[in-house]
Amino acid sequence: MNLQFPNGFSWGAATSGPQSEGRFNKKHANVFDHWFEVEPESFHNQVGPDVASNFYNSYKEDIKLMKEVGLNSVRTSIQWTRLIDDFETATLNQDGVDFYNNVIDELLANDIKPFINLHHFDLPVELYDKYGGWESKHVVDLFVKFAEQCFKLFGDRVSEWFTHNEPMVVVDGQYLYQFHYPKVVDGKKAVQVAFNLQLASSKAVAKFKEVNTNPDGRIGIILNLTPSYPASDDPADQKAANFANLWFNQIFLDPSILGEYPAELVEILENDGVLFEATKEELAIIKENTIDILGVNFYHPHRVKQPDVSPDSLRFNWMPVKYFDNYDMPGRRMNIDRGWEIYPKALYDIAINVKENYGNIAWFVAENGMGVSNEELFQDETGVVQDDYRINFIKEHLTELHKGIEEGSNCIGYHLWTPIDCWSWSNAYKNRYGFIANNIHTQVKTIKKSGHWFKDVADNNTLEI
Ligand code: BGP
Repeated sequence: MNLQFPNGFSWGAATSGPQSEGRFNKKHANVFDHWFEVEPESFHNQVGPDVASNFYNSYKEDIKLMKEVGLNSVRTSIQWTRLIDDFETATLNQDGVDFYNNVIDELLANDIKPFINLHHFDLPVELYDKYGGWESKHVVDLFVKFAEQCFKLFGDRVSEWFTHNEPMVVVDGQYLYQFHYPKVVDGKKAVQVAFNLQLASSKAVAKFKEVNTNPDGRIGIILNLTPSYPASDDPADQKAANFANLWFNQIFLDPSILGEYPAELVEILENDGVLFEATKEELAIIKENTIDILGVNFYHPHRVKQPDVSPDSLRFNWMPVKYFDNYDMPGRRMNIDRGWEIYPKALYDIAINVKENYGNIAWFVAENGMGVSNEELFQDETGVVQDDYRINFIKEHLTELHKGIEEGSNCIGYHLWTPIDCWSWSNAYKNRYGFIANNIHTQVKTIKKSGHWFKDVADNNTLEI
């Protein structure tokens, strides 16, 4: 059976500046560059971001490979620490300007539409040290200055812009669960950081509307959506799932698309004494500057049950796990290497949720993918990784997505994480996700079986199942 996708569907893949470029000629360090300098043992096999997949040096060859696997669109991010020389004034680093101009031109010359994101966890460490990073509203304004430079420099050729990738990961990783530097545990700060990230996004949207001259230009945000399913019909489990959806999903979805925070979430945070500080003017900016397009990263759902209030959750001033516990549902399918559940139907649920509750805004799958360790074990005698598991994973997700599109959801594309195996936040090169393998010792890049398969799907705009 053949599943036909809408005309003009974006078939692509996503990466980010800090995970692909390497630190070559980069004047400033971001928080991950710094973390690796001070704590290399926190990174898998002590591999840091210095080389990544060498995109800074090999972007031409890499883009050629991207073309060979059929991509008609590619997302990457502009590194604040590469483009900007002085963060206060947003003066430019010419080498960074030249590099991003070259990348954008090279993508276009290969008929690949650039999707450009501005923040992918890569806050300049200097702004953390001086101001507390996203805890500070001054940093919000500095981000907008950086964004303005990007819109003005590249907006003539870039039409698809995104403010943040997965802001919730900054909140969770840096301020609650200690999986990203600086590993603070502070619920009140976490809530304020979530607000400041939203404010930065909305202010950047406002700036975009002011300076954009590209008639096709549009701007959005990329959110990691994790539909949260209750463990049972028990009202206490349902209540827990409702909170998890508010916390993981609606906290950015609602203000970004509807211009307002969910009243229920605001009430809970207020009652708990951790509501963010926001002025009337800031709330008005959020209200007026909603996005044009939504990117959705989908890897796994959440399974939740009523909380078993443990001393751990009370040890700190506030923790969202006060309201839910993770539920290890018996028999669920897992990607053991990454520890994430595989549940393609959630993508259909997302498609319907966006259609029914968010005005059927244009959206696309901005990341989806399967991280696998030791992929060299799956190479055939010619060195091609036989990643049938990835092909099946993509097929299953596309099938659910297609069902959502058939039912009217306005999904305009599907991007795999990632085109070429790249470096990751502390996982380094443990899990490989790409259509194209990267030997990190030799930097030799080889198309995997999934890359050849995807080219057929993209060229025909059709999935054969
Ligand atoms: C997403 C991030 C990506 C990427 C991906 C895979 O959350 O946006 O940057 O890293 O997850 O995660 P990991 O590499 O940790 O397995």
